[in-house]
Amino acid sequence: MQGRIMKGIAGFYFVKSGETIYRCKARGIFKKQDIKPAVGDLVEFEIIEGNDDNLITDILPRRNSFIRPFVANVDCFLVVTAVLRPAPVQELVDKLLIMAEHAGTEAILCVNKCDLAADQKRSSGRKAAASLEMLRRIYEPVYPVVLLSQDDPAGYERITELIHGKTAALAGASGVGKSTILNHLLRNELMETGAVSEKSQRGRHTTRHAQLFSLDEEGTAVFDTPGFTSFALTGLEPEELPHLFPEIEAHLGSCRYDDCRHMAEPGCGVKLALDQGQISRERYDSYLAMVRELDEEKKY
Ligand SMILES: Nc1nc2c(ncn2[C@@H]2O[C@H](COP(=O)(O)OP(=O)(O)OP(=O)(O)O)[C@@H](O)[C@H]2O)c(=O)[nH]1
Ligand SMILES: [Mg+2]
Ligand SMILES: [Zn+2]
Repeated sequence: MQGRIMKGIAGFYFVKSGETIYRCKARGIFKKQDIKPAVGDLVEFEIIEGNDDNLITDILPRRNSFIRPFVANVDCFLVVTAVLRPAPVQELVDKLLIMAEHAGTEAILCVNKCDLAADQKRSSGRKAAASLEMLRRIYEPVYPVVLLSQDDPAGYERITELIHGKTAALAGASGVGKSTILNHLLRNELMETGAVSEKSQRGRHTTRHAQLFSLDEEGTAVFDTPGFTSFALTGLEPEELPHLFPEIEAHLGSCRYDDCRHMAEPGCGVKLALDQGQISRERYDSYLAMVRELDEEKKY
């Protein structure tokens, strides 16, 4: 039989095939080969009669896979940041966008908790509004940006449209609201079908494991994933970075030197675009930080 791993907990994998979920264990050979099945994997499995645990015998080739979050076969990343509580961490947002670009998946920036920017009489409201404005200025020229608030259905509807038919992965720092967004996406779907389900009643707590949820019958699915604060870039060469910032890549043809790293070289088209405001200072600084990080890594 073939199915897809929807979640994995303590050595058990929950594999969906048709409308049924089968609890499976992975064949011992995977461990020996140092292969760990990931949520999102398409697998071949055998039903073992008279036993609770069925057996995953094969993992079908992955279209892509990621370490943080540990998921496979993603079409689209929903990179989530809050405007406040927690404050946006640009490094994390940019690294997630870079990993998405590197894998060739789509990326959408979800700016959550926009409701916190409404109350301009409070200093927290002004702070939230300032970071909302900053995020829009930096990212709207480069990525689709969706503004979300838990009291505004329009944002969730927009996401539902953007990810239709795709497998999307929520990713971002802990507490930014990934699980809340997932619950709203599930609820949208439930309202449409008129069904009542406990699916949308999941409690609010820290997500510990990646889990895949089906949104509809047309194959739309969403990963909820655990949050994290930072991660090191891996599996990348510094030379690849300029191609993974779309707004930098757009100017690559115009540098004087073919091996320009866009740092202090004369006749650099990227620096010119930066000076002319076509590339934001924040994203450029992020590029520099990542080049340095990858250079450091290479020294060891
Ligand atoms: N004000 C406001 N709070 C929100 C919004 N969305 C989520 N929250 C709150 O933010 C807190 C964290 O939300 P979660 O959905 O658990 O965050 P998460 O990203 O899944 O966190 P991890 O599972 O730890 O990675 C909860 O208390 C939510 O109620 C929003 O749009 N506005
Ligand atoms: Mg969560
Ligand atoms: Zn250059």
